[in-house]
Amino acid sequence: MSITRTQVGVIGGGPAGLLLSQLLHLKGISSVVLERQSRDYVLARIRAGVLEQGTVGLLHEAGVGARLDRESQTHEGFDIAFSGRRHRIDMAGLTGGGVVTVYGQTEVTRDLYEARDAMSGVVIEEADNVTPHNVESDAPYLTYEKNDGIHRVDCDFIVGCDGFHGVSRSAIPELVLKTFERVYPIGWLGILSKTPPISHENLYVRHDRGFALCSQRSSILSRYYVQCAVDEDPDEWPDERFWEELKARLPEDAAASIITGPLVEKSVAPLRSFVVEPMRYGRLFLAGDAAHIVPPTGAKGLNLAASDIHYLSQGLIHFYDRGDEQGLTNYSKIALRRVWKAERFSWWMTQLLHRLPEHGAFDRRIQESELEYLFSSKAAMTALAENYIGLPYE
Ligand code: RFL
Ligand code: PHB
Repeated sequence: MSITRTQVGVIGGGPAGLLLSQLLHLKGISSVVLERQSRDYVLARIRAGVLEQGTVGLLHEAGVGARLDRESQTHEGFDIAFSGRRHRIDMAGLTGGGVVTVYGQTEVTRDLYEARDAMSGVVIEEADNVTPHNVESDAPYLTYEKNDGIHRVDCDFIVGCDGFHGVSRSAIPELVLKTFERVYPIGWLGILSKTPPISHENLYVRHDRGFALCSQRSSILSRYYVQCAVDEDPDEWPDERFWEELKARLPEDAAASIITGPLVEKSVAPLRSFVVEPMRYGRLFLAGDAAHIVPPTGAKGLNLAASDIHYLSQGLIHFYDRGDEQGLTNYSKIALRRVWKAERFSWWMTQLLHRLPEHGAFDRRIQESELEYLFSSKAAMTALAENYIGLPYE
């Protein structure tokens, strides 16, 4: 067995794990990232597209802001359509200049991998059977398998950034870990199309046939979603069926202006709200999707992963800088406060805009009436806008 040593052992080379190792490296703290998949696999995943300004700031701090500045777009608002009409949430106007940045998670991850390479950061791909050990002690370690050998990484701390299906959460005893969950019995069928988006800003649609979302990655790449069954087979959605269903849910002007083309990616994502508490056990910390999941309606998942990494990197930096453990002690409490606010917002947007099986005629009327109220009240629109642009970090 080969044995190496590092200060922080990170499980998972998604955005959370890579961002953490990059921020630590810039402060002279060593880390090893263990990723189960190949880099090509990680970079082929199409996921988030909307970044809060806190996330953008953190990416700059990590030294990966240059391409983002050149290629991203800024959105000052978005539309919600219901009863056949579009209504705008003027985020910038309502919040005194708040905006979001549109730049794909795939690009964020690519930039982080390149930055790690440029600094000779250690990211071990295709690491099998990664297992955290002795997390309750002062000498935790990780083991993994690669190239027919077993390897061991001794460290001061282990950080689980291994997403919802990772292993790190299960290192916390069941008696300690509290789980909070709501599973929505629906999914989102998402596609990419190499065509210009229908408008500069995103459009969320509440329709009797189900929710739809018109989003984008650039001026020539569109991302569209339609609500579907959770066990929907994407192969049963040939291009024409997808475009027809999307158009049927859009207001007439949007449906008329949509530019269709071949679908270049097609997948179904389930909708789930999920939180575990605490996010720390001994010398093991959880961050990002390993600790919490939101339904994608509020565009918060990647942004929450980033805010966890903000708090945790600060805690680790203060610990190594001056032996100050307070940031690490308070990590779980402070991160969870922000997590729960985003959970509430994502749940609220989800139940406002989707057709859920449990909804009867009464619930549909309540939905319509809540939307009518939203667009009649500057206070209600402001509450939506300030959550969408992202609540401030503590
Ligand atoms: P990730 O990205 O899942 O990365 C975890 C990494 O860990 C690896 N891994 C392991 N490695 C070693 N050993 C193991 N046993 C391992 N098990 C897993 C995995 O291979 C992977 O590389 O988690 P992270 O870093 O916490 O990042 C979270 C975000 O990816 C996620 O929250 C967002 O994508 C959610 N999300 C959105 N978030 C936003 O902020 N804005 C959006 O607009 C937005 N849209 C979305 C989304 C997620 C979606 N899907 C598909 C779930 C839209 C969609 C459709
Ligand atoms: C996306 O572009 O993938 C996207 C945008 C907004 C959301 C969710 C996903 O709420």
